[in-house]
Amino acid sequence: MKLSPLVSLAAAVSAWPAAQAGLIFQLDYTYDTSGFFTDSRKAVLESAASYLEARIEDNLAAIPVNSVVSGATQTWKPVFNNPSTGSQVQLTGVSIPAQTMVVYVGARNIGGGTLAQATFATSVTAIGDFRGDPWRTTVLGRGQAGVDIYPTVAPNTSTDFGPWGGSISFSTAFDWYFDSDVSTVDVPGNSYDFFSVAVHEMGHLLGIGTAASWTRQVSGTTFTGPYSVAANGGTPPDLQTGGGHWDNGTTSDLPGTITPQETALDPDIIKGVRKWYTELDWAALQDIGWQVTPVPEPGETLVFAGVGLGLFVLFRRRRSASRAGWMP
Ligand SMILES: [Ca+2]
Ligand SMILES: [Ca+2]
Ligand SMILES: [Zn+2]
Repeated sequence: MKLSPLVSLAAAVSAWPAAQAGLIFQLDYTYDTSGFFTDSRKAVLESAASYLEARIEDNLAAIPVNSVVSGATQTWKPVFNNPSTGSQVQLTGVSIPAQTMVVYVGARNIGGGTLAQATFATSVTAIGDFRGDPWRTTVLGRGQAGVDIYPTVAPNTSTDFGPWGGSISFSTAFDWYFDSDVSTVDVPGNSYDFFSVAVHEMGHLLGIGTAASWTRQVSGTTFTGPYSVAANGGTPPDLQTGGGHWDNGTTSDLPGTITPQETALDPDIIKGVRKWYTELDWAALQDIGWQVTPVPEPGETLVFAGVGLGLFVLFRRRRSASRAGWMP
């Protein structure tokens, strides 16, 4: 029996395996001081995390609380905006488990036309200005060999990305649809699809529009990453001014199909719409340095379904610009 592309996609979606190896998003509600995340809303966010985890195989190294290097204690701090207030937070004494990205989530009225906002940065003590320092490589690159730990010092040679995580703030100013079963698309016409916005913001935490390995491949207003160029039919895809998103309205096929959809990482979304990651969105993650598993061919789908740097402190800050779009 020939399955339509949409049915194939639904089959693949319903068969997301639990993450065994690879990436794990650890969703942290410590800063959800307004209580935005009820259990049912948390479940939708978990679905968004699982959707991305299912195809990302990298094994990120653990980040220890601190280390003694050459007799001196070296520390690092995750830096992010408190998702419930927008104020900057710098944490001390934090360790991150292997495989894991920690994502602090919450909600506030962000204002303007912004649906949600992702922020992350890392502050580390410096122990001399040399590349290849193992401690700094672990903290800033998480064992990903292609991470340039001095990306702001030319040349930026980053071909990979190893973040600790970040924060995502969702705006309380909009009507959200919290889909209790994201394998079926039924977003009401008067609401924004929370799942779609969550996977968009997680894409920024994964480096789309933010990682040094992304910006290395930005040329003017196009993106030259080879996977993305191939997914775009051999032409470098256009970017929104500033380079943080695909150009507004950029489309690409849904994985394993010839069904186009507006990309998940274009700057905006309208009410009543579900946005999955398209081939171009997944390709961007590959160009950043993530190991993305292939989508099963339709025949296989059935089987599948059957079963920053200073003298003492590095401060890298990546923050999506707050433009007129819905999802900075
Ligand atoms: Ca549904
Ligand atoms: Ca990698
Ligand atoms: Zn965005």
